[in-house]
Amino acid sequence: MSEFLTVQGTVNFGQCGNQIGGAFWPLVLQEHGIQMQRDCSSKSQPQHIQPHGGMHEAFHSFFSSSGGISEQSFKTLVDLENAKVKARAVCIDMEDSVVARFRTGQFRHLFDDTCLLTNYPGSGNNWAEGFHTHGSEYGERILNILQRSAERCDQLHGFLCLFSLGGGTGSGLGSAVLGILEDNFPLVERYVTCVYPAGNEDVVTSPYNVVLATRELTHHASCVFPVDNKALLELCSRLKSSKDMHGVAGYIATCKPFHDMNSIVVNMLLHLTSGSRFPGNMNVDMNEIHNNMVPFPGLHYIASSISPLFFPTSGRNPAPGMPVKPDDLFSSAWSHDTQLLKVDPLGGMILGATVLGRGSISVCDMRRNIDKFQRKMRFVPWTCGNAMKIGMCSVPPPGLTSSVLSLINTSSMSSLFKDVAQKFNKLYRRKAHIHHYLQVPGFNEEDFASSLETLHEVEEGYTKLTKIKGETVPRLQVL
Ligand SMILES: Nc1nc2c(ncn2[C@@H]2O[C@H](COP(=O)(O)OP(=O)(O)OP(=O)(O)O)[C@@H](O)[C@H]2O)c(=O)[nH]1
Ligand SMILES: [Mg+2]
Repeated sequence: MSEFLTVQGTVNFGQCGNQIGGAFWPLVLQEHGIQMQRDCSSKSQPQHIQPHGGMHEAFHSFFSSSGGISEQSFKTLVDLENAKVKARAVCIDMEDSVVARFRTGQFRHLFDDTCLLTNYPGSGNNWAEGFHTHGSEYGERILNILQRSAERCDQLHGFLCLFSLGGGTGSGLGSAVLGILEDNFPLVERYVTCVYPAGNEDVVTSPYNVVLATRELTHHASCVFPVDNKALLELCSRLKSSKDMHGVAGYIATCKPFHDMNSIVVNMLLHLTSGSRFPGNMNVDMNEIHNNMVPFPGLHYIASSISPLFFPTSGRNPAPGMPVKPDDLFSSAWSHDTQLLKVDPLGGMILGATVLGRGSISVCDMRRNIDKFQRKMRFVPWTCGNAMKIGMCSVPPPGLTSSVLSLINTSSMSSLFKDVAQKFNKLYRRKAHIHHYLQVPGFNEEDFASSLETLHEVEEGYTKLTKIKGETVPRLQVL
């Protein structure tokens, strides 16, 4: 069994980031078998968390305690409260409604009040407000919070940042903080999960915000795991579909879309970090993923999908119709239909791929399925067709016996950036809404052009690789 201690934290920005953060902590607690009711007995502990070597070490990844976390097992929220256990979370929003729930809700004792930062009334869906106005006003305070949180870590492994790109605070302030992190913690990786808008937007200026934030993501993030609301909505509506529900529209009308969509994102994040947190035969650390999957700087946008898809809080998992057998789990994870982003990762050239199994997936299951997969796919020539990182974590997600996460860095990612640029140009051609940005001190009109240029560079970087062919490299000659 591998024993290690890694420490990560989440840094949430804006409404979306904090709502995903709000969904994150109950599921982390569920993974550790901690009951949400304040007074339940240990008899009802889920089976998967019963004495598992390494569970205590795993607990340190996302939690700290001023008195140190002892080897006792926590069973309820009251146990955590008594031991002064705190989530390693920094929650920032320039509105106060979402973060206020962390101060007063069921998990109020779990959040360190000094790591919650709010203001009023938000960034008005304007990246420039978030990046420049709030970035300069709060940059130093945020750095202090991050430094204090980092000091509570024995081995800071990475920052996990969550925000949407469509609004002002997450995309603006969130992306400004990436630069602050890079300057002050140059050796600590910055992983970002960002939410791209669905397209039929509730935020008219979202194409500007997305393009402006993408420049920062490209220059200052170590690795980005983008998801988009369109793909998430379709996945949720498929999972919950019934006879009376008419597709995505019916699903939106009858369910709580963000709630479900966020829980899929959280499942992906928990799976992604599982190798850094739990024991396993072939553990993959987060920084290994980054090293193996990003061959060139900036081309660090990774498509993800999980199988089976499930809502952890629903009664029956996996949901009816979802794959259970190992081979089905793998083929579903590599299918176009289960991606958390509207790109077809297998349609292009693969720059790097990782597959992470949790639970009872065996090495044979892995090998058999990877061989099948590699025969079908096109990998960039320098990988000799087998650029596949493999990870196995022995602890399954709660309620399941096994699951598979697929991560692919693919030239198909160019389609995401093409789409983003098209939406941007539609607005920018008429210079619609730009006066809101231009009146923000620190923002210049050239920011639009330079951000679009960065976007094109990333798009071209990926597009070029679509056509790349193997070349014969002449032998080195001794002169
Ligand atoms: N998946 C998901 N998307 C969300 C959620 N909340 C908002 N969004 C999306 O995020 C985008 C808007 O960004 P917000 O996160 O609301 O904005 P913000 O970062 O708070 O910035 P301002 O409100 O402008 O200060 C839109 O595309 C929304 O559809 C959520 O909980 N989950
Ligand atoms: Mg907001």
